[in-house]
Amino acid sequence: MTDQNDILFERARAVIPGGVNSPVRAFKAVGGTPRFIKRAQGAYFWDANDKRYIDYIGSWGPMILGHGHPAVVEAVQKAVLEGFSYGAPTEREIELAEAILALVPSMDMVRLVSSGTEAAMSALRLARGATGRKSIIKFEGCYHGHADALLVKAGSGLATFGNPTSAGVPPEVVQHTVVLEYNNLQQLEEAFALHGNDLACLMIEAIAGNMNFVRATPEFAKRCRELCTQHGALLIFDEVMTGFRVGLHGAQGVLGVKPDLTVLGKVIGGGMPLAAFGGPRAIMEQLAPLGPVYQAGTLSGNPVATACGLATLKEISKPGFYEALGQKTRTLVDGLKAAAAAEGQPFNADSEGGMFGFFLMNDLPQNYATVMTTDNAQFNALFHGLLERGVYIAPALYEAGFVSAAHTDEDIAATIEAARDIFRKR
Ligand code: HOZ
Repeated sequence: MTDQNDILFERARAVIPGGVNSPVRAFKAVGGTPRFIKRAQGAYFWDANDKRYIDYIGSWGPMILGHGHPAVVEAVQKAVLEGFSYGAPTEREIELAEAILALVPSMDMVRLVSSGTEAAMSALRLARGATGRKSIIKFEGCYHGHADALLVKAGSGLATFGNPTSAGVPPEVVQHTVVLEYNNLQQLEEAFALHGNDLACLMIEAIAGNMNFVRATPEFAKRCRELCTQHGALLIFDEVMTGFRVGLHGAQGVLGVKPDLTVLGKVIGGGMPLAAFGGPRAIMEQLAPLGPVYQAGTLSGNPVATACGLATLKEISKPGFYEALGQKTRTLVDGLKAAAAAEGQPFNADSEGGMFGFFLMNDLPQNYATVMTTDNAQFNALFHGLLERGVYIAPALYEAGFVSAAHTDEDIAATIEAARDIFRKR
């Protein structure tokens, strides 16, 4: 065995389940050996064989500035010299909270945590604690981290609650979770008619990034807001992926819909473990130590992570940042569409800000079931074709893609050319 990735994968599998610390990294969906990353800079990373890839996952979203942005590196280096973790409050936490609140007007207060899973789980508990209700609505294909109550697939009908999607989640734990089809207005109306009075919240990725890239239609997002208000349930936008990624004000800014609670992660940490959830003062003050809803964390508001997040927010707040990023991402998406069309391949794609998705079908899908009709073999061939040509996209067809400010016009053109070559040979 001479391939360094193969050697590392074998070693990893002996000591880490599946050889990875997060399942999608294992390439199980697409086959082959995961690339073990040695280093990254700008729009690129290099694997264990020193092969360079144009990186379109950007750590699954956080690396919006590209890898190793000098201002971020400097802020982190400075913070590290002052200590890694104190388990006590710092001024920098206040600065980051203030910076986040200035950009997300639906939030009066925010609590910092360490991962998107933790933030979503805590927002859910807060919604239940604040409303005194149990039931929740989520949508098939929306992922909100791996808290037990949210690892659920649809039950047999609207009147029934969901079924666990993971072993180790007792059915009793998901018995209050209703799972609906994304963008299905009729199901939404029926579910509120049936469960509205016991609903603590409706949680949604308003631009979903875990069934590739699927937008809630404006009517659907608006109706979610109206029905929550009407029934006294909280509307929670999970913006772990979309926050500061699709625009400076997230999916809520794009859609013009104001949620009650917002869940953030990824970009706010700039690549360090940092996430957050926030909303109106009256709800947030239900959290311990002020209120009865418990939530805590040793590494919450970590001084190095907050330095990284603050430096990142500063860069992305500069005038014109999202216009340039959005244009770059559109160039990629339009170029891929044109290349596929020229070779007569069924293909469609969409993007917002620095987030995109493409589909091996003619129409943009509206829900998870349609995304999953994608021909696996064709997606896998495209994935491996790109990988071979030095372009790294997510190793699963149900994941979104990410462009960073560091991607150059040449990177985008090279990516389109690589895809065209694969389409041509199909
Ligand atoms: N939660 C990510 C997929 N949407 C995967 C994170 C990772 O593997 O790093």
